[in-house]
Amino acid sequence: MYPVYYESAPRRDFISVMVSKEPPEPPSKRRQSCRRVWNRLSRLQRTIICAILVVGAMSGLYIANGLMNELPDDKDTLSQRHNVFPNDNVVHVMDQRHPDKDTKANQRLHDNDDKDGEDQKLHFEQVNEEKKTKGQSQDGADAGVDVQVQVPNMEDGVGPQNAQQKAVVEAFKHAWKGYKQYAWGHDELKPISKAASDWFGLGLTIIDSLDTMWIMGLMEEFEEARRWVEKDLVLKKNVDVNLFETTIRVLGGLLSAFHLSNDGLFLEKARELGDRLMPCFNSPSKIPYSDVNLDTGKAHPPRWGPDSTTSEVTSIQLEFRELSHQTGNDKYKNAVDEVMGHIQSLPKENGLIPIFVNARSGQFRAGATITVGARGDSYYEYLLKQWLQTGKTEDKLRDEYVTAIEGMQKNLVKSTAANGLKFIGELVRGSFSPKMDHLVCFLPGTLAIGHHNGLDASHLELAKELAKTCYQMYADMPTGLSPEIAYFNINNPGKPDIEVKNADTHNLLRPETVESLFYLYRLTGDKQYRDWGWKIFQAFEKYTKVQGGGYSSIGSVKDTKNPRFRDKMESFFLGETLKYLFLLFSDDPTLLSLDKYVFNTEAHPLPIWRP
Ligand code: DMJ
Repeated sequence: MYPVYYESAPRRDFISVMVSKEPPEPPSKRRQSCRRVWNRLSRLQRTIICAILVVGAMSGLYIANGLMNELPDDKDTLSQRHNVFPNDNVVHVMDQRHPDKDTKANQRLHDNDDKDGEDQKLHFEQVNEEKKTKGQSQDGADAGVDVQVQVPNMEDGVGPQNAQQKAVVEAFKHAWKGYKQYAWGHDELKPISKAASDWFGLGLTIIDSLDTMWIMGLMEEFEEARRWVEKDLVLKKNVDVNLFETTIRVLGGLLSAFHLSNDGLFLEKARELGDRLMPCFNSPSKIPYSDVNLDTGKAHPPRWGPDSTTSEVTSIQLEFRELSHQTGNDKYKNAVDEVMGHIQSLPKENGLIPIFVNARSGQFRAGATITVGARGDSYYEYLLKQWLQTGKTEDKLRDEYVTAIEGMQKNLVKSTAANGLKFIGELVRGSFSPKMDHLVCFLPGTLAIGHHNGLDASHLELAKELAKTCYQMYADMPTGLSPEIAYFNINNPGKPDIEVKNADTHNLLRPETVESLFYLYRLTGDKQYRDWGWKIFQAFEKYTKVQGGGYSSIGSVKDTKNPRFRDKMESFFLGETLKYLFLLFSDDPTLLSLDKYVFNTEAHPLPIWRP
């Protein structure tokens, strides 16, 4: 067949020459001459021409179809944009809900950073109309909770009001940009490798950031995060989670988002999470196991040892109690109150606790370290804050707290030989160690709130001294950032106050110092605390900011040339560090008033109950 086909090709040329050379003919004549030409062709030639026409027609159809697919229609353009530019999505969804207000609403959302107070208020009202729509159409039906939407007043969040707050909001946006682009829906961003990492697979960064965004007035981002919680946050998950971390970050984050927005979705998710965490308390002593599988409900001690961490089992109370308060179901509160009651009944040294407790025996591990740093810290914080949460009605908790602070003064507080910097050391197998974790730097803030609520003046004095030391842990380092752990020289006046071991030079973007600076500024009005906070913020900007999006923990605060990015942006950087900086630079003491809110240990504000 093929040779025949090729041999006939010259005759096709002949046909075309013939047609082009003939003079123009009237249409009927032309048709006749075409027929004549056609009749002169062999059967093979006709077959080939027919085949060429069929193939040509089919190709034409195919190309036309492809072109049609390329052409935009309204629906597809919108959905494509949703994937590439999620912010546009917000605007379009809102347009549909408020066809009569679209232009103004969009304008407000896009001009968010430049708002004056009045416009900002309008902006919040607009967003709350969105929430009402949601509450009625989705949440109310299946949530099983009373969905009301409040219009946030000025004390709930008004966005940045001055240059320093604006700088912090820009930092948040930069962090969020990286997370959104490379790690959306995952726990954390790896900003250097531009990838995601998962710990529990619960979108930790999104949930930890919800209230920060609300307070900063980043309502587009908040809406987007809210949609993720609604559609993609799956809690029935075959994953082992740590009870404490999940409670302070996720349960606390959902509860505070609920309080600020009054959006029942967050409460419903909080309730489901609370239920999935509850099996932890099914231990012989009722001291919770550290871990639980969110799907099977199987709870167990940590993989690395037999005991639960004392600060962990005693720093879940604010959240579980609040969950009971909001749902009307006492089971959550009862479980955590039983833990506190049990810990209160155990013998302690001057109110100070060892850092491990066994969930089976209910006993402290004999000889375990006593510290206000890792594994001890938030036990002390939650003693005070539980007392505040219930309107200062549970005096036993306050008394335990006061006893513990006295115990610290007696056993743990010492001063450096050179400059008399006060710090809090540790008791390791009964001996004093002049080691202080950066984590201890939450304590000045807690002491300041205690004093604000009537506790002794010595608490505020200690708070100021410790805050100075915590700031010094930053200022003494070449990068202006604190190491994870510092050692203090108490014997030799010729030596520097602070020493850092090679293994401790990292900085994880932790919040504790700026947290305390916020409380101290809010409660004393001393601008020194703001100045220190601004210097710390600038150091974060200089040494931890990653081009393109995100901030990274670093390996060495001593090395300005090569601080060594560790490729990790902890969710608490957005949930806590940037939030406390934003609050530190606020001129408005009614913004999350400390007389109305108590912050959990992950910086999520929860309301103080009225007795
Ligand atoms: C946070 O998860 C909380 O602040 C916790 O209390 C301690 N560790 C980190 C921040 O450093």
